[in-house]
Amino acid sequence: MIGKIGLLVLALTLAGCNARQETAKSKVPTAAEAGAFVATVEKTLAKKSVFAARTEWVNANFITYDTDAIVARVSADMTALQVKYAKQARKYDGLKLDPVLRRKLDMIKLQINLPAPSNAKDNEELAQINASLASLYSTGRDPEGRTLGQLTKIMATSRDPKQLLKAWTGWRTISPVMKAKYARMVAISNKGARELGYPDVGYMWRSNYDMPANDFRKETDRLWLQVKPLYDSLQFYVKTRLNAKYGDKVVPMDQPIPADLLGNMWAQSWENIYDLVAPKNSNIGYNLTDLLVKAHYDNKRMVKAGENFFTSLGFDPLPATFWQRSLFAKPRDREVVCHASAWDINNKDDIRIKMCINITGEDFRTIHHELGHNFYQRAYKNQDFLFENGANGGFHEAIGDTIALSITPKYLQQIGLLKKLPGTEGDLGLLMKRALDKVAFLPFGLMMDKWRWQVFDGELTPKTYNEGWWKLRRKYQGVRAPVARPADAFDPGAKYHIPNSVSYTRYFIADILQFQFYRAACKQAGFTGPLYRCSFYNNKTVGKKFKAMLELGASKPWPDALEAFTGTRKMDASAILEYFAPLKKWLDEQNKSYRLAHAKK
Ligand code: X8Z
Ligand code: ZN
Repeated sequence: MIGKIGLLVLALTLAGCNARQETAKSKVPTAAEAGAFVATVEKTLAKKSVFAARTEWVNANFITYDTDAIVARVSADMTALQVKYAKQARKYDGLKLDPVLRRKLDMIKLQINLPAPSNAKDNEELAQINASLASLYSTGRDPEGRTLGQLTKIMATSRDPKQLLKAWTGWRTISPVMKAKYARMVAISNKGARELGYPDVGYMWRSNYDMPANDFRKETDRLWLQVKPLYDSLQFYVKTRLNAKYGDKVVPMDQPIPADLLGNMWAQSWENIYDLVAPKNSNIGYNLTDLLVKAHYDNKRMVKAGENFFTSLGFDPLPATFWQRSLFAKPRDREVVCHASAWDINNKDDIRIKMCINITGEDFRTIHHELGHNFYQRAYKNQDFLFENGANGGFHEAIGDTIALSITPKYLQQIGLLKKLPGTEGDLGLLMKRALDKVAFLPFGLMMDKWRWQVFDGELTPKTYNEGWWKLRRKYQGVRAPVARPADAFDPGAKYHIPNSVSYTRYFIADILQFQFYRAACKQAGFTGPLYRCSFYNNKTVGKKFKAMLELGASKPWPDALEAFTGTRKMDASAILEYFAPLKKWLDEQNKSYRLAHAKK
């Protein structure tokens, strides 16, 4: 390998005069130079990232004019450095290198979420726009001054269409002011992507999955087609129930479902309307929120319960600093980012979560989700800096969710929350509840980035941003805006990951991967019953294998990590389909009799 490059240098030097010799020598890089370059990059970025993470933490915990400015300043510096390194990395593009070095060079480029062009002005503007979009979202209020937290509760519990519509449209008044800024962000970061040799930012994001960008797009479509029949059955059934509740005027059967009736601000998870769609003969017998409240769980105890699941698998307990530095409650007297997140401040042990916890079953699961990020971060802390990451974004999002799938009635009994196990007649209800979360989410998880891919590649323009959004919502989710949207509406901006530019396909992939992980874990645990009843709590054999996968971080292409835990190298929806098979059968029966009854009329 190195010999070949050496020969090339020699050929060039022999061909010319002395001056030329010098240029040729400095122009053709060697593998050793590539290695030294990567070592410098890792050392510098590791050091600088700690300070950047601290400023971001402070900003997210204390949003003010000044902390926005500080975070913009630091982020502009970081991006400039990352972009400089990414451009230098291109120097080694044609070199034959060992796979580890090649992987690191690729990561130097792909780790940049939104690349800036090299000119300082664009870079500054991009950083300021991002800080501004982020704080517009997190400090947003509806016209009555209500926070997202308050509106979320209304969306979850109200069954009054007028009240729901008001909360739904009210929240979307925060985003029209974002539209022009968003369009600038797209223009600037696309310019940055092109300077790095990518056609646009969406392409760059799709390149982060160990395969060509266009193959990845095909993979997501393949997975969607695998799960679409299950989603369609659920969507149709839920529409029939909503129609029964609200009538033909509010929910006409020949149209998509109005997005404000599904129990969630974005119609991404429908669990909160379980009562409206519950199978008649299936009594679950308990409600996790009630159990937590009755047992006097507070925020810390909720997080302790999550930690306990991980330690039961053989993971070390969280460090003392986690408990000292995390944020668990919404402060009364200052603006914070309430959207839940997990942090790794120093790439070692300074891990934390930040979340405005409510004592609900939903937040209990979100805590497991966040802790999954933290335990992953700690598991890969001994990897080199550029490999301190998930095998892919979907892996990072799937870890805690895999654990949370083990929150079964039996597990709740084991940890003392549930006194008496419900009989098997509760199974269908439990499956329905899970499906309202996991199955309902699938097309939302996919369409978010379908929209951004179209935005970044220019198919959508600021003029068509909103109409393009609703086209995808209809096509994939079968959901529609409950009222005509105003001309200045920018509804994507009312969802956290859009103003914060967090790519979203990771959650779609995670929704499918977590069932693959879970099925593999249940098999390792020797579980033989129906998949949905399995819990691998306390199982050290599973824990050991799980930890081994997490410790790999991003050091290997993700199919290697997947294979290490599940024995297969492909993402595959058969596990989620197996999990929900009894529900699918029931849904299809219900839908069939509904259609028969209504065809007669
Ligand atoms: O953003 C999140 C996590 C933090 S990574 C709370 N999730 C997505 C969302 O809320 O939209 C988890 C599920 C999907
Ligand atoms: Zn997450």
